[in-house]
Amino acid sequence: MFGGFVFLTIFAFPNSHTMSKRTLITAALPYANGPVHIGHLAGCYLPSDIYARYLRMRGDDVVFVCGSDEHGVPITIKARNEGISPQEVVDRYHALMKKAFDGLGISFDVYSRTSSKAHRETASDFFKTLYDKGVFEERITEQYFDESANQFLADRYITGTCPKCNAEGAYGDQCESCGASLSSTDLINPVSTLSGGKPVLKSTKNWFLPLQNHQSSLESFISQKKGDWKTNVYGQCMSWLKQGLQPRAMTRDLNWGVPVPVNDAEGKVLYVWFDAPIGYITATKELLGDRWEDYWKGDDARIVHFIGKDNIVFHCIIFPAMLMAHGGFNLPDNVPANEFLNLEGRKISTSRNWAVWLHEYIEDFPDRQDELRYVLTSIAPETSDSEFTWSDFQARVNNELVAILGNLVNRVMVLYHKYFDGETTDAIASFNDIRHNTVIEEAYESVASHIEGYRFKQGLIAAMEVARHGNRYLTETEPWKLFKTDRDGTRIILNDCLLLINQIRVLLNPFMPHTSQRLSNLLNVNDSMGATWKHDLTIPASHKLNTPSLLFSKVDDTAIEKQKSKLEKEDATGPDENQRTHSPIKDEISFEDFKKLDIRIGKILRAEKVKKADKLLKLTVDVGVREVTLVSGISEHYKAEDLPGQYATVLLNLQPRKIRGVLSQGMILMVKSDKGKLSFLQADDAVSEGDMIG
Ligand code: B3M
Ligand code: ZN
Repeated sequence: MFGGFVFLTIFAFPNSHTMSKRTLITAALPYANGPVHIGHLAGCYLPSDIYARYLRMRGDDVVFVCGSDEHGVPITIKARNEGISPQEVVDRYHALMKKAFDGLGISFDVYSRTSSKAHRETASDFFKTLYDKGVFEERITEQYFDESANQFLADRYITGTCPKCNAEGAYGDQCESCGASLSSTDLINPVSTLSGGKPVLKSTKNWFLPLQNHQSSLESFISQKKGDWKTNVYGQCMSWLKQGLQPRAMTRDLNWGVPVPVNDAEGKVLYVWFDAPIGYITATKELLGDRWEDYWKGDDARIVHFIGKDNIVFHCIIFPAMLMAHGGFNLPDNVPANEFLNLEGRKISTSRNWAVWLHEYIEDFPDRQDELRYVLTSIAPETSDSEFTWSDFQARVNNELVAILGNLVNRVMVLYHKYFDGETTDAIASFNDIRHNTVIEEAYESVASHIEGYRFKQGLIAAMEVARHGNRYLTETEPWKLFKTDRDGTRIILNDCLLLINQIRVLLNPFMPHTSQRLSNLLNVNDSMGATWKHDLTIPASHKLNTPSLLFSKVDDTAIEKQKSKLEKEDATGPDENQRTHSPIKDEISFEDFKKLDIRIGKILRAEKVKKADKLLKLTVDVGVREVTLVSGISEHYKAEDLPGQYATVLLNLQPRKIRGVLSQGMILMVKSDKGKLSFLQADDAVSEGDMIG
């Protein structure tokens, strides 16, 4: 009676030809000048962890390394502000970050740090090799010097008036008001933040890496990656290369970092972006000793760097140039950089305290690691910036984890105990209802190919689909009704469900390892019975399941309100309230792309609220050629009755989309201020409906 259908194609891994068997996975070394937050987790550490866990389950030879980035100017500034040493700053945050990663189940094989003696040696040797090969250009440049503090000033230590927008308090490397990247000599009226005095220019020698010498090798390396690397990553690299590479200083006049290991370099350290990526090598050495080279140099090895988008140039251009100059190293196989995660409508900001800190989440939501892993993977900023809100977190936990996955598992466990005392008779080796076979086979294939293609969000959806399927199956077969008349038939159905849950345990493992472990406990199965990436799972004969207990519980309103008010409080006490934040510039597009947009002036004829959607208005707009219906999220900013007669700018050829049951045939383009206020985009002269923009 237990199905005549047995899988035999179980070890055929989709796409496995694209993967080699030895993979070094690196996750960006977080700066040890503050704790880690959900943006870091969503952007870098979760995707890399999912990838590592999946490859391990598949039986690949994987090494997953990370560590704290403990050099650089921000750390010295923090130390100065707090009156402690830079080492004390990094000790504090290194411990905090390590604990947070641990708490969320990020499965680094090693979590190293760059202030260690071993790292100083590795970085120093690397520099020395390049130096001895004559790779560097020595250059004398003029740098600002603070005479009363008797030291050169890093760009961050100099403020002044921005030459571009005239804002006060711009930093030597960037104006936070207009976002321009600057060099400290551009500033009007520069002031040293160390002494408050006027800095003077003084000559100093530094060592530059002539990136231009690697221009053509980098071009050919990166152009091979077209179609393979994410388009944002590829595009950013190409635009750097197009501008032409320039020499870049690899040393700095600073007293915190790896000392420059050559004569005549007192008071100088390696540039933090020179030593940080070498931190990956240090970590690998720390883990493997002499075998580190297998992963960095082996023909059968590949390197994958997980990073945020602000680190692309360092990992795709500068570090590869360093590796090529050194010789003997493999270049990265892929650099799946993510975009940014925003929080409650605003950019996450460490200095403003506008963040959800991981160590606090772990305290506030004990044993709910996978809830955060699930939500952040579901909204991961894989192809564009995305947003975390506490209400959405609550909704996803309650409506998806509790209502779909938890509900399936709980119903099956409870019924199996109620009807059969929680014990199997025969072994459950295959499905009785062969429809499950297709579902499972497709799920494995789809989850695998999405993870291998760095589409973790899609992978998670595909894995969860099996739980949805299980629920539909239960609703359709209603074993709780059938039991009254057909005890054997009921067992057959519930056995299929047990096997489905056993598969879900494996499929979800890379994404939600704690849940997977809880499922193993409930089913009373262990890893030797299937934490590998395969679906020939069997539940033995006369096997006793464990007592049912809830897999997930609802997140209540009080918990969410507490988090929201915590954020408000933090924001109000943030140190730099006046600082404006700007979204970074998006990837370059061609003129052809731009020409595809059909943007015109429209006149709003009617406006009404969309039922059960506080923020939405349904607008009827005359765009000259016809009337269209548009749904727009502006009702917190405009009253419906004020809108008829208002001109608006409309993107007309956006694919129509149903929003809350109303088909929106385009989009109104609004201006969003940094405070989140929306306003209409207006022309400075009379316009009429149908006028084109472009
Ligand atoms: N610490 C930047 C960052 O945290 C930097 C990454 C280093 S990776 C070698 O965004
Ligand atoms: Zn400016």
